[in-house]
Amino acid sequence: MTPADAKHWVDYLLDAADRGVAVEAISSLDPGPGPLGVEEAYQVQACLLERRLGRGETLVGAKLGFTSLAKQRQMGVSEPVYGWLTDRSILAEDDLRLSELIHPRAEPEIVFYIREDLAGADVSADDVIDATCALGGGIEVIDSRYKDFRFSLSDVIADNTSVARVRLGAQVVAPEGIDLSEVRCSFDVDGDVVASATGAELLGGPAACVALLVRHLHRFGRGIEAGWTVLAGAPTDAQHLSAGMVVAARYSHFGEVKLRALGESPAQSARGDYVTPGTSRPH
Ligand code: OOG
Ligand code: MG
Repeated sequence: MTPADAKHWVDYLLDAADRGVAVEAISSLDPGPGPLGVEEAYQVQACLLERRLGRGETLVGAKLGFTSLAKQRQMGVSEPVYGWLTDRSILAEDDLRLSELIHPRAEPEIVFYIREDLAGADVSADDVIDATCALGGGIEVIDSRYKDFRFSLSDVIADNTSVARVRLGAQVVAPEGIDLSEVRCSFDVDGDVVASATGAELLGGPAACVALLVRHLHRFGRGIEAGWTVLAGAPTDAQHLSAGMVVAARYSHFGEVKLRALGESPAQSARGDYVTPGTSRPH
């Protein structure tokens, strides 16, 4: 992957996000000089982050994806992925403006607030807990830039693992004495429970997942950093969002996090080339 190739895909993905229009998965297009493998996809992702930072966004943390069987099955992949969080993705209120997004979905997340830099190839779940000042709950809004939310592992990595928005819960607790596998989350849509799970759904447990992230970053000469917010990955399926919907994640240890989806989703207003008037949102 040459810098020019990476720039090409960054332009492609950023333009889709900026216009709020879904595009073909990279793997379904003529890949040019060679197929997009996982390594190349992380190169594109790194360039995408650089471009966002160049636009004035700040790096505030990182996330894992596909760390539960529920998510792996829903999206047809079988390994974890890693992405970046910038300040642009952190919601300051419970309102989510659908008009800024393509076909958003929401999912619950266990959130780690990091107090100490942590890096290395042998980092353990205990090291992660030692480097964590607080744990909390959140809701991640994912919004694949690809049509119909269909992608290969490399596609979704290049697309910064579908990161769009994050709502962080107000209630956080110190990690000491918490058994993360016992943290329970119930996920509600308009008052009905649609899914529920515990931290044990995350492969190896939430802290072990964050340790995987640290080991991943080590390959690029980085680690997680003091002040970062880290999402361990959704323990349940993601839910489609549409106008007027209220989703809530209720955590046994971290209280409730809520999101209100406001305005028209692109599918409802039939804008862009994602849907044409008269067609309904694909499921
Ligand atoms: C990719 C993002 C996966 C998670 O928590 O598993 C993720 C996607 O599903 O589009 O954030
Ligand atoms: Mg997620």
